[in-house]
Amino acid sequence: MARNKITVVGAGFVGATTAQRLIEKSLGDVVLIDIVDGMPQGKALDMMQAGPVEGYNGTIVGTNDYADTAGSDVVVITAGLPRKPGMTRSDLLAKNAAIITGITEQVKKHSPNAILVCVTNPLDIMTHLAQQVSGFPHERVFGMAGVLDSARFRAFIAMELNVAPSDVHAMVLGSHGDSMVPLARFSTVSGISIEKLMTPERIEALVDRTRKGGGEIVQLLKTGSAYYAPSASVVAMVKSILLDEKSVLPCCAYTTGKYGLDGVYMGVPCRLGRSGLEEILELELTDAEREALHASAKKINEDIADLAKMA
Ligand code: TXD
Repeated sequence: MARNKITVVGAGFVGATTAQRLIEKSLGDVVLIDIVDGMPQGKALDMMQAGPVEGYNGTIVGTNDYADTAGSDVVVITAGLPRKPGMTRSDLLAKNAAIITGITEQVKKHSPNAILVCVTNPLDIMTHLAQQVSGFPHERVFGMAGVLDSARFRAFIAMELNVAPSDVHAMVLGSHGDSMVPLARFSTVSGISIEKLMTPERIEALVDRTRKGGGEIVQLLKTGSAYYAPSASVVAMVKSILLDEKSVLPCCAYTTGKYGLDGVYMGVPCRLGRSGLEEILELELTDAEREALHASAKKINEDIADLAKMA
């Protein structure tokens, strides 16, 4: 059986770390592509040379030519400009829209059957754009944000309660931005609701830190944004797709009626398998949670309207 082929577009911090995690987990042969001459080639060669030591046998190729990406099963798009301190995700809109459009046209041409996983910010809008430009079915175009936002919430809960991070489960829905919706009610430590383990004030503090989780790291790094947890999150999605694991993960997906949302790309719990996004699962939300989700959808629709005005 032929090995899976995974293309990672953008060989920067998120892209290169994603490629490293994919090859170390032997999820397939990896192609790392960037516009910078030599840089993806150099990083890929370096990762090939780690193979004998780490014990992985897949191949990784760096390139500037989309012909090398032909026939990919999954394409992860991380290319674009990261946020700088003081810059909002929306500031990135115009610049990254042009980048995503160009890339998606190439992906469509060379890998017409690929599943596209978008990572570039502003995430919800770029995912919407990638679907529009590719014309791929919605179940083959989605974005990574909720796994990361939930992982941040999970890490903060684990740190607060001094419990194993892997025992903590959490759901963060909505947009990947200030209007994200961390659902404390659905967050548990080995099945025990965090509402039984923490005061409402502490939960609110962790929710707030989660909402600002990306910004906290940008402030610390000063020259870029997070990439260890983002790459781990996108690889969890790719793994569920390629191994047909059917993991239920919060993803930026095209809504078709669940949660009273229709036709907007935003974070909802999704089952991911070999055909891509197989199902959106619906949680029973309180009125306040539902309102927060709809406010998030409204913000995304406004950004999409802004993008249309720029075109
Ligand atoms: O949760 C999430 N979705 C995110 C999103 C979490 C973390 C980072 N997130 C976003 O990913 C971030 O806001 C950026 O929009 C992207 C990539 O972040 P990264 O930190 O990897 O940025 P880098 O290191 O600047 O890398 C970007 C690379 C760089 O090497 C450029 O040369 C390349 O993108 N680039 C391109 N590659 C291919 N094709 C084109 N057109 C192109 N333009 C730039």
